[in-house]
Amino acid sequence: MRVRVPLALFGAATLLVAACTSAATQAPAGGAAGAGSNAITAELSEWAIKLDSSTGTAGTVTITINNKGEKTHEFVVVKTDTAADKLPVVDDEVPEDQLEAIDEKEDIKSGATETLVLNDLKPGHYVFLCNLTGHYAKGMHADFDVK
Ligand SMILES: [Cu+2]
Repeated sequence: MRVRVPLALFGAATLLVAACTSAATQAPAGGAAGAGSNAITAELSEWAIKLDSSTGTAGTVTITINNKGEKTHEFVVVKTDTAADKLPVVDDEVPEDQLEAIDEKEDIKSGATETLVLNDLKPGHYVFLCNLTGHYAKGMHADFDVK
């Protein structure tokens, strides 16, 4: 018995070390392989914002914005825990000053392609929206998560 108890403890300790080692090596690998991307394509139309990926990787995220619609649109990025379709609306616009505004691209003409580079994007939930009068309420919004 004097021998078996320490052996059992040693065995358990080895298992714990193995479990910790495996968890530690998996975390960075998972982050690097990641579901997110640093290059996102957004398609604007009446009345939607379609993303090729709804998740990104923290850091610099470049968004290529194509306006496939017939009207001029804009592309606003806010950081918020609120779902894209649940933002407050005042006078047919989302009150950006009540939200954490990150960046935006205004006046994107029909057929135009613009590039918006978001530097040092932190992990969290973001909403992309067009905030021209009435456009958000008609459906021009998209959820975006940064891992
Ligand atoms: Cu719009």
